[in-house]
Amino acid sequence: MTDLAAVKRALTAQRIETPSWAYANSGTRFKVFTQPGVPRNPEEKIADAATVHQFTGVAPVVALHIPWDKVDDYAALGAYARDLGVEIGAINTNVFQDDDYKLGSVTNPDAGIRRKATDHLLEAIDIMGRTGSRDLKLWFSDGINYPGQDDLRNRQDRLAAALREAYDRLTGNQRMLLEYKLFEPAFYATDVPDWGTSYAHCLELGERATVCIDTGHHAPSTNIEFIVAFLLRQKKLGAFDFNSRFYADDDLMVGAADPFQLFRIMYEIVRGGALDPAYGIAFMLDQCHNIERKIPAIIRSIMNVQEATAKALLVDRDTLTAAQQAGDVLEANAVFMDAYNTDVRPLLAEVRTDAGLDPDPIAAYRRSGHDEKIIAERVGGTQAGWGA
Ligand code: RM4
Ligand code: MN
Repeated sequence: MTDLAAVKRALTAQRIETPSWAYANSGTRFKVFTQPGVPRNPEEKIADAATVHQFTGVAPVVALHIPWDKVDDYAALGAYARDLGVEIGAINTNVFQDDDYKLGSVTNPDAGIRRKATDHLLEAIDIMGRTGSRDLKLWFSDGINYPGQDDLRNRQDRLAAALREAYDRLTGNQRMLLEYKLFEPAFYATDVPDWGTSYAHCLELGERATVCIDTGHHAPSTNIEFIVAFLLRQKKLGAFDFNSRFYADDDLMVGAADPFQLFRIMYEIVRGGALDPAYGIAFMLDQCHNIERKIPAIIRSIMNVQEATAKALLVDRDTLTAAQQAGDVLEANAVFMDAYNTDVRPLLAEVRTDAGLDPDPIAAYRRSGHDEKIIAERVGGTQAGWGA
């Protein structure tokens, strides 16, 4: 039997971090469709994150991407965020948009360019000190396009050296999250292509380094929940970048195309006792909203994560374990599917009502007129977007 009160408590305590860049203009390499009302600076992105938190109650943290969110005074930006009821979360580095990085950043064959890239990582740690952020999130586009273009093994050595330098700079409760991605923009070989590579580097670095799973960064039919279970067992899972992948790039709304996969992932989180924010996993979104309105899209994404989590919490684990022990394959599967097939929307509506929120955050956002307000207010200036 599932303890409904415990399920509700877990759902109330759940936290989801939103990405500043999701509120900005974005697109594909073919076209960026700009939208009215888009933030023009980091403050307006933070304000949008605060709006999302206001309607969902579970998103009090916003991740920044440097230099997209570069400001003169990060302490002031942190204070601004707190005034609006949110905190600044992970600092994401960007060593992929400078001409120098054509052949790589921290794995570039040129020592001067490696220095510049590593300095950017150190700068990000400095910013963390000012914003009070715990997490340094690293994603490297580094790789090569042709066999023989560079030495694969030397590139691993260069990567390890840069990671070590950054790692040794961390203090207090600061952590390093190392993300991986199968391919793109490098196509023949990527320097951190998979969780195994990230895990090996994190092991070598030490306790503060953990793996970030971006749900969009795997080959088709990779069993992501297995990776979750494995890394939790090794105490090396630090964060998620949630999104939904269809074919190549990864930035559609989490749970949009495959809510069952998200349920399976969240089940491993619940099974591993890792849902509680105190466990230390950062559940972040890493998405772009190219054709849909951004704030309601983030609200919807958060609701998708909540629904998958609620279903995962509803798995009757005693009955499941009994069926597993008895080798009753069909019963075990049925117990699992029963939870997945439960309509958890009324339960989540109750959790929201209990927290003093509107039970339907999307409808509440629509009614609030906030979208119309930002469209009217945010006129002039330069809209934030890729590279902005
Ligand atoms: C990458 C990766 C990173 C994100 C960049 C913008 O594919 O997912 O997390 O910061 O995109
Ligand atoms: Mn990511």
